[in-house]
Amino acid sequence: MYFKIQYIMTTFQHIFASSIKPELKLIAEKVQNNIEISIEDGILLYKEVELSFLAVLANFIKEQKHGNNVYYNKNFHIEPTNICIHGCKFCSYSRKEGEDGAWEHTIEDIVKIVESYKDKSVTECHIVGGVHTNKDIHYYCKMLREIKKVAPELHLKAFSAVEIDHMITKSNLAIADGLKLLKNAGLDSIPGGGAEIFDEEIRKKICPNKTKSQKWLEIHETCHKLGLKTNATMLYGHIEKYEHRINHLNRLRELQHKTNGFMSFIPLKFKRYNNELSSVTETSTLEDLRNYCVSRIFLTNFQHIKAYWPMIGRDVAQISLDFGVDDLDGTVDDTTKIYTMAGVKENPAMNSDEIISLIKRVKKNPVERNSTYSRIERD
Ligand code: V47
Ligand code: SF4
Repeated sequence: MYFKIQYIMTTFQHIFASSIKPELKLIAEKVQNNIEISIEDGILLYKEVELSFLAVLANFIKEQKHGNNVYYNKNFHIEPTNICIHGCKFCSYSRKEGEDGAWEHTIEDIVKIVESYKDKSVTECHIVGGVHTNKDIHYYCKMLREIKKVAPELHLKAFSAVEIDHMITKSNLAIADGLKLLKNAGLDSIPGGGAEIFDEEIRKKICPNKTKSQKWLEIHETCHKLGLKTNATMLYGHIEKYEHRINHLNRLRELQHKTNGFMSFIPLKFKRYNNELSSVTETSTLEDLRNYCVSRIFLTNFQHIKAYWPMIGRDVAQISLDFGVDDLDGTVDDTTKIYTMAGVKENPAMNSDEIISLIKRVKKNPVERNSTYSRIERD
């Protein structure tokens, strides 16, 4: 750790003494002095700056926050259904009711899945799925309550703001009242899905029917006020421009200043197979690493930047740990289909030994965390 910070500091001295653009020196100075970079700085970083420079800045922030630690969680996913009213153009996973490939688990099925993890020392269940036409909030409250009956200690990180928007609207409730019902039924936190890209023009093109950005932010803000922590994502690498990415990050940063309720930020790389945007070329690995770096540099008020390895792959997730990332989500298990259906070949399951070894092989310190980032010590 000491060597790393010393090395980064030396690199900063080189940057200040070099003949690079004064604007870039200014950005480096801001980072070194813990001053937030501006929107213009962020766009400049995306557009003009090479990866090695971004890595120095991103790792400086990461090292300061977490030293050599890399966090992971023992978790599994349940996707109750892929039946969805929305039909987002980037989605390879959703189906209409009765269509080939549609699935829908009953609450009993879901409870059985949870029970099958009883002896596996998992601490979190991540529940996310399609926005089902006719399920209201009382159905989802029942789901949470039934799960908690068999696994009272299990942290339920459940339902994206888009699913929550639908269930609350369907039940004619105010956002806060709906969230209170879910919280009382066992909801512990909410995942970051459904954010996509906040710019409304791009949103209209890639997911025209989805919850508007303002509402997504409002739901997260209300969660934070009610004491429910949340995550945030950004779907990138489709038709958006760098300006849209920075606008997205900036809106998250502003809300975080207000509430401090976000735990981690998770960039989600667009995967093109079996969806309506399949003519778009996917971003390169270099671009993915640059994106992790800029996210880390821009979002200094977010504690964690997460590489979701079932989407990006084990190898790139491992490399990302030297590009501002400090969190690898978790063991996940092979129950998630969002990315396999969009063309990811990775088997979405790792046991703790594998994830620990993946982290150790790049000389980092694996830390098992719970869902709110407290350290878990095991024998
Ligand atoms: O909102 C859908 C994305 C998200 C594709 O909070 C796609 O810890 C890429 O939010 N290519 C759902 N992305 C998943 C999600 C998530 C994942 C991991 C951890 C957390 C967390 C949250 O998946 C959707 C959408 O942005 N998505 N299709 C696709 N073809
Ligand atoms: Fe439905 Fe989510 Fe797929 Fe959009 S991304 S179609 S909301 S399952």
